[in-house]
Formats: sequence, C-alpha cells, structure tokens
Amino acid sequence: MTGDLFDDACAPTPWVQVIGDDAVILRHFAIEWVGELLEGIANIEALSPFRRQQTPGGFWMSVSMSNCGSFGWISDRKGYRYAAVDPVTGNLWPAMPALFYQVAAAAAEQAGFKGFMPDACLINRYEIGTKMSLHQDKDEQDMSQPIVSVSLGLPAVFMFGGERRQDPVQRFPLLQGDVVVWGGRSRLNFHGVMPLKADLNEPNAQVGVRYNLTFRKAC
Ligand code: MD6
Ligand code: FE
Repeated sequence: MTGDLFDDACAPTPWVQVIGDDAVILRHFAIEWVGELLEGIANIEALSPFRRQQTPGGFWMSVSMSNCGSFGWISDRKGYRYAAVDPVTGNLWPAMPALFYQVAAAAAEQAGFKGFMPDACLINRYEIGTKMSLHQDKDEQDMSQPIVSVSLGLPAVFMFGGERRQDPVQRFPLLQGDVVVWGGRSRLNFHGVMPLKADLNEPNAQVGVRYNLTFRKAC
C-alpha cells in the first residue's frame, strides 16, 4: 500500500455509513486495491481451493470457502472452529498477503478500532443464488476485537439484525470495495447475506461471483 490512501482523483469518495452501535460500512474504502485483492485470492485458491463445508447439523453451506492467515475457520459434523491446518490439503493455510492485513488494519482504525491484528481471513465465494443464513460470529476468543469484512465482485444485500435471532433485520446493499467493520456493542449481532442475484447490467458482472474477505482475531 503506497502513497496516500485515496490519491486517485477518479476514485469515488469514501464515506461512512453507521448501521448500528459500533458497526459501520466504509463505502468504497477498498476500491483502490480491488485488483490486487482479487489477485491475492487467486493465489490463495491455488494452494487452498474453495470448498463447500458441512454444518454440524449435516447441511451443506451454499457458499464456498477458503482461508488465509495463521488460522482458518472450518465447519464439519464435529462443529465450527479455527484450525491452523487446511483439512483438504493437510497443509497450513496460505499466508495472509501483506496488503490484506494492511487494508483490514486501516479499515478497523478508521472505524475506531486501533491496533487490530487479524490472524485469520475467511474467504467466502458466492455464486449466483447462494446465500448466508442469519448467524452470529462467536467462534473467536476475544470479543473485544472487531470483524472487518471486504466485499469484492458482484453486489449483495447484507442483513443486519440484533443480538437475538428474532430481532428486526435491516438490509444494506454491499458493493465492491465496501468494507463492513463491526465490534463492541454489535459484535454478537445476527447477520447474513440474501441470495445473490444475477445482474448482467452490473459493471462487476465480469467477475461473475461475489467474494467476501472477513478478517478476525481468532486466537
Ligand atoms: C458476507 N459476512 O458479507 C458475510 N460477519 O459475505 C459476514 O458473515 C460477516 O460481513 C461478521 C462481520 C461482518 C461480516
Ligand atoms: Fe459473519
């Protein structure tokens, strides 16, 4: 990451949208680094391919996942957890590229979480029609640390609820380059992603899928 964060006169202006207590969408925050982030994903995929995972209840998630960093989030009939070894390859997860780490730390700081040092990056790949059901992120050890989530490729509709599953849910579009940062009072809020729509007029349709990077301090 060289130069000023936003030194490209043609880049859209970043702005902050508050979506809850200690939860924001940093609009366009990562737009400058989309190409490099996508390259990073391709390199990671070559070492730890995307795969669908089974839930402890025996369902198959529709979203395909990989990871980079010291730990990866995995799910199977035995439960949800973080693991240093990719169960598909038997190797450690690919290293987290420096740019990934820098973008995540800078976004966290912008959102008021200084000193965020992610050790895990879960990479979700959404094909058209796939979704992420409402869930809480609660497999991390230190709930004082936020989660930073970077959207790439096709747009999606993000669902953001409250601490209880039955709490009302708000919906927000997430576009390529948007970064969600949340922690503090919202850290355990339910959230998910609506089924991904095909939109051939969408400028990012060339990517054909949506990727989401979620950075965590897992251990
Ligand atoms: C997604 N995101 O945007 C799924 N979790 O594809 C998440 O599950 C998520 O965006 C915690 C914090 C931010 C997120
Ligand atoms: Fe989540």
